[in-house]
Amino acid sequence: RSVKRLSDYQPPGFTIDSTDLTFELDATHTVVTAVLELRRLDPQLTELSLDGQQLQLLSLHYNDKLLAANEFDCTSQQLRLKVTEDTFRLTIRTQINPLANTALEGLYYANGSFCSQCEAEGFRRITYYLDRPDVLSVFRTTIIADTAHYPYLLSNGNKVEQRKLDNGQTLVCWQDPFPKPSYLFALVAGDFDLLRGDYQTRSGRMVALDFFVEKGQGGKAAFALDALKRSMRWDEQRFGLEYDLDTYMVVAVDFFNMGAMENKGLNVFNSKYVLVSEDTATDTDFFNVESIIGHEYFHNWTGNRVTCRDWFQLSLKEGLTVFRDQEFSRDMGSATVNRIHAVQVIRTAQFAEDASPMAHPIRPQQVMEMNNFYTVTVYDKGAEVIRMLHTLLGEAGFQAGMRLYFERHDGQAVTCDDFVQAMQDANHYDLSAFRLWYQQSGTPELTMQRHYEPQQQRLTLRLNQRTAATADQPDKAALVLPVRYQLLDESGNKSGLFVMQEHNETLVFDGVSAQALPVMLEDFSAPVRLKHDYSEQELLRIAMEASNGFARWDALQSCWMLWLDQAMHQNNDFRLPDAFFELYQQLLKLPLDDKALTAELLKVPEYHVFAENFQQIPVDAILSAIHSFRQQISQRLAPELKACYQQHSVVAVEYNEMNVGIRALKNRCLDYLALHGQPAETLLLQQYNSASNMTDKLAVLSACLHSAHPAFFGLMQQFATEWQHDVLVLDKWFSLHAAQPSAQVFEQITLLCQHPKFSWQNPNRVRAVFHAFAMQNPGQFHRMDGRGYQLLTDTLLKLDPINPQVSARLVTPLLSWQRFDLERQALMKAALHRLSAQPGISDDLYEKVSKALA
Ligand code: HT7
Ligand code: ZN
Repeated sequence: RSVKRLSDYQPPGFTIDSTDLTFELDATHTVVTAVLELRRLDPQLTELSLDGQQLQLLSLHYNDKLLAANEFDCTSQQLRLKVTEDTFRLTIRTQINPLANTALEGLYYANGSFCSQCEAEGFRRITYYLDRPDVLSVFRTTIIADTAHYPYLLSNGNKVEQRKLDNGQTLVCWQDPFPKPSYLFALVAGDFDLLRGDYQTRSGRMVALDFFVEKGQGGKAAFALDALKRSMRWDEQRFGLEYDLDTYMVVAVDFFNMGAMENKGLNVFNSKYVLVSEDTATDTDFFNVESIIGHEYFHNWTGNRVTCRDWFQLSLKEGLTVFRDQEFSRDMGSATVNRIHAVQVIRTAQFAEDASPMAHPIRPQQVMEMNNFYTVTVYDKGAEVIRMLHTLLGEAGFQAGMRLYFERHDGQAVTCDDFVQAMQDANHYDLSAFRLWYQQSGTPELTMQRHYEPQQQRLTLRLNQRTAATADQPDKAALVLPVRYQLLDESGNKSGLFVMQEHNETLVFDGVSAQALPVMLEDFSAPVRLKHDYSEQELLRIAMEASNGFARWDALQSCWMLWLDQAMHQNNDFRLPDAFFELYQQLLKLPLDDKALTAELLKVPEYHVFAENFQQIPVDAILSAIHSFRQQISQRLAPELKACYQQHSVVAVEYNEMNVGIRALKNRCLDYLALHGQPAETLLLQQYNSASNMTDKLAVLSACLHSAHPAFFGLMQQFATEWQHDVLVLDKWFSLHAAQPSAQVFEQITLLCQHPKFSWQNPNRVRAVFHAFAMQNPGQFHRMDGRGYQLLTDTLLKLDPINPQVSARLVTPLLSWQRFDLERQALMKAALHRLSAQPGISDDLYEKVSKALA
């Protein structure tokens, strides 16, 4: 199995100036004719090698000459031939089987439609090609297919021809004027509902917006269409960027490996991130739709107009585009809660990845299977790195950098260094030390120690940074850390930015009182673990007094860690302090204006949040402490919880910032009230039966699940009857079952897999069951008898031959076996050995399993 290294990068020896593709579509025998105009870039080269995968070559022409089999070399991975001219044409006819393509990479056939997914290296499953992002070509695509079955034949760019053929087929031709790499190619053919809209750009051009969704679902795309218009407007206003084609198409499909794909002019989306209505989708679903619609739209400039030179530079487009979508979401809803959620992703999933055998920098240095590097590190830590640049340069400086980046690189395939250089040059700001963020993996630990001198009224903060070795890199250097701070002081709050560059630095405040309290790393201004010396009392003071909502929430997070530690040492005799209950009482009686933030403050952290603070994760202790914390809150604050619930129980159904916040607060109260057992039943049933929206219905089910309330099973049955026709809603039901914290979950999962709507070929269904089981059911997944690990392993062995991308994502929780007690370690390791012993295991799964066992 081969490993590719960034250090081995070579510019392409040939390029493809134009790509003319003809698809004669058939579910099992699609014929693809590719006419490629090639140009030699390196005059020394005498051999051309094109990438291919699972292709059947039908014929090959060099200019007009049909080549005989002995005139080229065709293996399963490559097509090689001797080349004598500087420019020449190749005509390659290949045959593929989209129906057999269950990996959902390349061109596949599912649910009666053809759909493509080419990023990262899927195009080579369509035809032989220079399937690398630094080969940019102008594409013309002709699609021929049966008219009755596939009335819509779509590809990138503008439609330039459409005609009926006399054999019941239609021919459509598309031309994309923007040169693009093969990963941005797309083709979709099928019968859909079409929702149309339009948008006038700030320069006055009209753009047609077309949403293609499953028949009968057109009405559920209206929110996504509006979200697209909001994204287009926002990108013009904030970044000065305008859309460049006359049409923007979005197709929603149920069979899809990830969230969505930004193909030029023709985005393909997982239907889950397009189709929403208040009765079928939760507020979180609405949020995700808006943010992913934004993300894919923003890629048109950060990804498509300027793309990556090679896949090691993936964060160039993904980190930057996540930063842009986070900023967009922030402007659309609660800024503080958005930041809290983004930070939680880093502190749980990303820190966990850093501590795992898959640790890598945001620009990885070596890769076996590229699909394995679409990670929280590349995406979310990548976005934090962009955010730090923004913090260092300020909004105006950052935008000046963006403008220079586009001025220099529009239409090019570039590197992360090119991006940083543009930021540096536009601001005359030396970013050479900052660049280390791109090559160093791991989570820096920032330690703060305070020292107060009463005579001088001087507060000194001693800061130390240290990054522990990771699986991929033993030695670490000091990073540039922008540390935002605020000093809580009777004389008013002082805030500022301290840019730390060395391992040890000090920050001195003069003229401050002994009570002055520094709140460090405000808004999580650098992706580090902060170790501080605050007492419980000081943390509660920040939680009560800080003007910054994020700082309040963050201080409470630290309190929870202190209390977990105390609970673990006191065998759960531990009682939460009175001051904490006073704070909660106050929040329940007088919630903040930002209700969504209030709901966040009122939340006991989840298992993964606690777990990430341990090198050796004490699964059972964490779960029992969470249980005890929740019980204590529900008992001590019962009247306040009830009153707050009642006060916020009537909310208009519409998705907007205010309603979302009120629902979040009300349902947080319900989650605690459900712990009251039988007396809570009326409340739960009442909300379930009167709910006019999915957020409130699902909140009842999850409250029952968290409190092991006996009403759970009856309501789940009712829910299944109501929603059996809607697979996206049914996925929620699958996940709730799989998260059930009792041994019954195993029989339940067997039944779920036999459900008529379950399919091993459909990633959404598989994830609904097994991702929920492995990630939201820690008690059963980590059972001491190993049954949880065994279930996941059996699943991966079955899934890997069907869809390696999905199996490789699902294996993640097994990789961190070293972070558990010895008994669990042995069981998890045995599971990994079982996987690695399986003949024919995919590269995707092999790369991760072998690293975990190394
Ligand atoms: N750029 C895309 C990443 C991607 C992908 C999407 C769908 C299916 C398979 C995929 N492989 C890679 C999505 C994005 O970040 O916008
Ligand atoms: Zn993206």
